[in-house]
Amino acid sequence: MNEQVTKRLTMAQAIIAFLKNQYVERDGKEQPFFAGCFGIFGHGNIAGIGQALQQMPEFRYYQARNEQAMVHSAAAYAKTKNRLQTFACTSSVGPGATNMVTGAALATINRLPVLLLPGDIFARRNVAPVLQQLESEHTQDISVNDCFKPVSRYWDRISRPEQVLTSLPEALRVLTSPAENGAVTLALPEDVQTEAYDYPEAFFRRRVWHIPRNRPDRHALEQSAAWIRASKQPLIVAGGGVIYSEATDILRRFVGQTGIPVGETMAGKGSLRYDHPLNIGAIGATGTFAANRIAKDADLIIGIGTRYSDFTTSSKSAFQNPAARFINLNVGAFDASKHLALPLVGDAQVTLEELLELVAGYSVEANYRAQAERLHAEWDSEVERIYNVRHTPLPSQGELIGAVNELSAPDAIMVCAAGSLPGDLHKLWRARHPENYHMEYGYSCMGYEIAGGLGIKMAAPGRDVYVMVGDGSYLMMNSEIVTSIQENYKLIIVLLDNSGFKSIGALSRSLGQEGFGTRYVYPHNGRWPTDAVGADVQTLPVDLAANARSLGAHVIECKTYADFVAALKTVQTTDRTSVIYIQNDRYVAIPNYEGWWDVPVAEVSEMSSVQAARAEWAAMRAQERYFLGQ
Ligand SMILES: Cc1ncc(C[n+]2csc(CCOP(=O)(O)OP(=O)(O)O)c2C)c(N)n1
Ligand SMILES: [Mg+2]
Repeated sequence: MNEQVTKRLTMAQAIIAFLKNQYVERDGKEQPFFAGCFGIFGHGNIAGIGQALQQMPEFRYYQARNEQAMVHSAAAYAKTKNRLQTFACTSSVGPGATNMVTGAALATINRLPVLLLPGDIFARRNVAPVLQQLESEHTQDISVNDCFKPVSRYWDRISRPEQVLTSLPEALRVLTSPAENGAVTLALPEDVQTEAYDYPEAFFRRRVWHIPRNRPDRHALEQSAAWIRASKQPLIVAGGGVIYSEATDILRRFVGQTGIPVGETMAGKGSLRYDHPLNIGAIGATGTFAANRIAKDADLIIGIGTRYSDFTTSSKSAFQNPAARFINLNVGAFDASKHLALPLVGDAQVTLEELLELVAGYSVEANYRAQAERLHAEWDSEVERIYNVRHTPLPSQGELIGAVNELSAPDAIMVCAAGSLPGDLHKLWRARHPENYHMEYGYSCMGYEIAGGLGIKMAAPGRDVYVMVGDGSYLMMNSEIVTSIQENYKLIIVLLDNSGFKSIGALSRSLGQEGFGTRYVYPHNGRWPTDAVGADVQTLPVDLAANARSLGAHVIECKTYADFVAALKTVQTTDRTSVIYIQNDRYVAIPNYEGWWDVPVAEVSEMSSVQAARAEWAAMRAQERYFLGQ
């Protein structure tokens, strides 16, 4: 195409015309990088991006209900697509824009690509302050969109239309980079969006971004093989990178050949099927006794695609072998270098293939393998036990999780993000395929569940999507039920009502704070009731089932486990987003299986319960380690 031929477009039209021609390719498979654009219009984007989307309907516009939610939908979509496809999100200026900041943080923390296009204040400034503008006495070169800087992997403000010629390629470089992934924000002043420029036509030609599978340094690879051969009790920690890289098959071969057991992080659960004899399940604070016992004595930890969050490492207390050392296989040097590891900076799939050749003939000793397999089997019986608790009068969360797991189709996707569910699901969910367990636990953001569920269903319309959501999260963000009905993407929402925060209630009690501020009840004698008040509280007149019905969902209210099982069967044939509502017990908990999470306790207090909790905490705190390499 002739570089000199130009096309006169507004800046907003140029952005959409560019985005719709961006493709990615990995392993020879090509697909458009953007599935379309979510948006909510206001004066900050209607005449710019709004007009451009109207003019180019082939780049599909999706009307969302809440800007934060639409970024969650985009991130969940990208996660389901293993980061090979995502959405753009357009907002107005001001509150519409800042509503996206939480979504941006979530995407960046989880290393998921989303392109955010918030409207911005006038570049020409003469009419300032425009409605919703934050003014500053010391500069005119600032707006609320500067809040996106720390939560974006790339940030730019487009104050002249031709700037997109250099900005959009940078945006795509970051969004398609396996290592630099996250939110990209292009702040678009509302006047500049509508201004025309003669863009070179070549800018809009079809462009394919190759997603590389980088290989690590050969020396590091050989050293890794030597470390593995020297190890007596190695452990693999499988993180989200295994799944994004589509390295689950090679991981299974690697494990089969070497006999190294696998513990899974929140993002990595599903890396290996739950019933693989060397899958010792969830690791860390919300881990299984199987993974946590193996971790405690491991002399070599091979982290694959993990950030080593505090949940994974039990706040750095999980690995107690004084000789423990780490090999970290990661696309990003940052994560690969954690714990002063031997860094294998590369793609999980190709690196595991090369590593497997280098460790040919190596296998862990038979008794170590047998120990891991025994722990796997013992853990499986524990899950079975919890699935079969039949608690009354209100059912327990564990048995409800079991019912969803057993009654959902083998290829279904379950999504969750915050509350007591993630910890229980991490332990109990039997993951049958790599996308089966979609947990947003980088940001653990209440409100992700339903919005994320929508993004997942859009990415995998042929699969059933089960949204597991607590009453607190549901109250915080249920708006995308409406969008799911508008777009005919059916979600199965399992709404577990325990009158407030079961998770933070339990945390509060563990800190000696008696559940203060964690129940949904009226104040008691003018104060916040603690557990000490017991049943002597007035519950709130909230009807979440009616709320869901009012948004257009098909709602099934359950009282018992039997009702719940029946509802799970019924929702398989409903024609639209369906909500299964059930109250469940607030106090029956899934035990802690030798994991720990460092939440500091008040150092001084007038409450003896807090003093006792502080003493317990101090003993655990002493288990935390620095890993200083070998
Ligand atoms: C946006 C946001 N605000 C606050 C928190 C802290 N937090 C974590 S879990 C939780 C309570 C969740 O309540 P609910 O959804 O009912 O789940 P439950 O704990 O009852 O299982 C809170 C407040 C959070 N994770 N996200
Ligand atoms: Mg709750």
